[in-house]
Amino acid sequence: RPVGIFDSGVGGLTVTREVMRNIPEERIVYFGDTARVPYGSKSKETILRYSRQIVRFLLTQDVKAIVVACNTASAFALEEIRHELPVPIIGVVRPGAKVACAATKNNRIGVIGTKGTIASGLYTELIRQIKPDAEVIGKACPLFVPLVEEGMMKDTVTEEVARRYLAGLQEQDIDTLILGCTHYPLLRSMIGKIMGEGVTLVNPAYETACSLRTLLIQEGLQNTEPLAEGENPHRFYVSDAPESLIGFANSILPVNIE
Ligand code: DGN
Repeated sequence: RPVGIFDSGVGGLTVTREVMRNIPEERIVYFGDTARVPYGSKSKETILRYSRQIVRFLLTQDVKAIVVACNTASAFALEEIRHELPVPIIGVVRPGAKVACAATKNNRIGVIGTKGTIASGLYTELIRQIKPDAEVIGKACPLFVPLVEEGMMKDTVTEEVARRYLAGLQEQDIDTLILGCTHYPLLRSMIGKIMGEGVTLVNPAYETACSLRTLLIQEGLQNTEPLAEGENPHRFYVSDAPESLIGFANSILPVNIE
C-alpha cells in the first residue's frame, strides 16, 4: 500500500523528494490542492475543512499512512484530524522542531514560514515542550512562495526580499533557523548566505522523511520489496491545473512525471 502525501499545492513535492531519496522503496500518492492554494493566508477553520476533504480522498486510495507535507496544514489541522483516522498521520512541524532543538547551542531559534504557520505558534509550542527556556523568534515571509513558484530562486529580486525579511532575525543572535514552509528549502543557499555560517538551517522536509521511515518501521508498515528498475509507481493528483505540478515536479523530483 502507498503512503499518502498532501500539500496546499506543489510545495509538498520538496517533502516528496526527501521521501523518495530516503525511503526509495515506498510508493507515494501525492495530492496538491492547486485549486485552493495558498493556505498560508487562510483561517484555521478553512484549512481544517480542506485537510479533512483531502485525507478522505487519500483514504480512498488505500494509503497506509499520511504525511501532511504543508507546514500551514500541519500547524492548523493535524492534531484535530489525527484522532479521526484509521491510519497514522505525521506533519512537518514536529520533526522540524525536534531537530532545531538538537541543533541549537545558544537556545535561540528562528522560524520562517507563512503568516498562518507563524501566527499558529506551533513551532514555538513544540520547541518549548523540548526546551522550555528556548527563545523562538518567528518571521512570516509570504513573498517567498510566489517567488519560488516563478522559478526565481537565484534572482536578485528574491535576494533583496530575503535580505529585508531576514534582517530582523540577523539581529537576534539566533544560531538555528527552521525553514518552516514547503518552498523555503529551495531558497536554502540564498538564505544560508544571508544568515552566515554561524546559523544552522533546519529543513523539516528531510526530517519528516526520517520520521516517516521510523514510523513505518515501528508500525510494521514498511515496504520490504524494492521497486522494479525503471518503475514509476507513484501517483500524483491535483485539484486544478496539472501542468503547474508537472513542471515543478520534473524540476525537483528524481522521477519523471507525464
Ligand atoms: N505549503 C505551504 C506551507 O508549507 O505552509 C506554503 C504554500 C501556501 O499555501 N502558501
